[in-house]
Amino acid sequence: MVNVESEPHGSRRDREIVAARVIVTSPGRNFVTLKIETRSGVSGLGDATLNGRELAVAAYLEQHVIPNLIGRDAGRIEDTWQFLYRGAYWRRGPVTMTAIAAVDVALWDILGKMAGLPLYQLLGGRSRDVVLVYGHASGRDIEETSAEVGRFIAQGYRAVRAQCAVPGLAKSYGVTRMKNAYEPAESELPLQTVWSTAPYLEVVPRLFERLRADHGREVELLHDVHHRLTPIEAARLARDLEPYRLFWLEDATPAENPDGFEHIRRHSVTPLAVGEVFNSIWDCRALLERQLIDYIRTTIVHGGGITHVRRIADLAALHGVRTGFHGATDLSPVTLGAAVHFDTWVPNFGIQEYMRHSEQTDAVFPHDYTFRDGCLHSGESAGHGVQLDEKLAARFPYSPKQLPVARLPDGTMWDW
Ligand code: CS2
Ligand code: MG
Repeated sequence: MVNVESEPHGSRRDREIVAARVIVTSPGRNFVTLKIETRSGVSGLGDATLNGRELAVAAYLEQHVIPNLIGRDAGRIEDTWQFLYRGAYWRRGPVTMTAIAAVDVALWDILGKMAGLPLYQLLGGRSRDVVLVYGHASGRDIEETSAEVGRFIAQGYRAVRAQCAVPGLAKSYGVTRMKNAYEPAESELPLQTVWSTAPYLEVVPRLFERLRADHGREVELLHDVHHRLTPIEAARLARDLEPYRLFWLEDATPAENPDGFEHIRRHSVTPLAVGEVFNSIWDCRALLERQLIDYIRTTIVHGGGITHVRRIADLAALHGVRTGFHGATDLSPVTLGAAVHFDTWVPNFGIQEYMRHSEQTDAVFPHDYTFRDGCLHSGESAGHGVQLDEKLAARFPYSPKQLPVARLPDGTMWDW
C-alpha cells in the first residue's frame, strides 16, 4: 500500500482541489482560462478558448465540470480525464473536449509545480533543444505576399505559411492588413463572405511559383486551403503545387470524409496536414491508420488536453505521421506554452504553428517560452510556464464575436 503522505509531489491532502474558476478576458480577442487551486496553495491554468463559442465552454465548465472537481486529488490526472470523458455520457465534440482539455492542462501544470519540473520533463524529457515554427505571411496580391514572406525570412523564420487574396473576392481567408496576426472572428454575428474556387485554383500555383523564384528552395513553404475544395479539386491543387515542394498543404478538403484524401494521394505527393477542427483520437484514426495525411494538427486545447493528445501523437507515430499543432492567436498563450513543452518531448514532432499574440495578450499571460532563429524555446519553469495576470485580465471584458461564414457566388452555403 503506497504511503500517500510521503509521495514526492505533496500529500493527498496537499493535492486536494479546493477551488476552480473560469476567467474570461478579451485583451484584443476573447480567451477563456480555467484556474484550479489546491489545498497546498499550488494552482494550475488550462486554456478553454473555442473561437466563437467561448461562453459555451465557460458554461460547461462552471455548470458540469467544476462541481465535480472540488475534493478530487489533483494528482489523479488520468482518472479525472476518464471521469470527465466517460462520465459525460454525451462524449466528444469541441465544447466538451475543450472543457476537458482545460482541466487536464491545469492538472499537469499543478503536477509540474509540485514536482518542481517543467512539463516536457514530466512527459519524458527533451527529444530536441528547439521547436521549429512557421509564421503567417499574407498579401493582397502575389507581389505583396512574396514581400511579406521575405519579411518573415528576414526575422529568422525557416518556415512560412503564405496566403494571398483571391482575385475578384472582397475577402480571402488568412489575408489581413492588421499589423498583428489575422483575427477571423471580427463581428458579433458571422460575417457573410463569398468564396469562388476557380480563381483560387488559378492564383495559388502562381503564388508558389513566384515564392520559389523570389526566395529559393530552402525556406519551408506552407498553405492552408481551409476546407474549401472538393476532393478532386484538392487533388488538382496538390498536383499543381508539386514543383514548388510545399512543406504541407493544410485542410485541403473537409476531413469528416477521410476517403476524400484517397483522391489527393492518388494524384500527388504534396504532404498533407489536417486536424485543427478535430477533438478526439476517433476523428483522427482513419486518416492516420490509412496514412492519408503526413501531419496531424489536433492540438492540446481542442483535443482533450495533454493526456489525450499524447495518445493521438503515439497513434500518428505508428503510421509515420508527425505532429503539426494548430497555433493560431485564438488559442491562448497557455496552449502555446503547453504545446512548446509537448513539442520539445514528442518523438514524432513536425512543426509548430506560431501566429504571434498581441503585446496586450502577452501582458495578460506572462510566459517563459521565447522565439529565436525561427524556433520556439520552452522555458525551464515548473509546469507549462504560463501565468495569468488576473488584475490586468479584469480590464478586458468579454466581447461577443463569431467566425465568418462563406457562400458561393450563387448563394450556396460553403465551408469557411
Ligand atoms: C487557421 C486558423 O491557423 C490556421 O491554420 O486554420 O487560423 C483558424 O482559421 C482559426 O483558428 C479559427 O478560429
Ligand atoms: Mg488551418
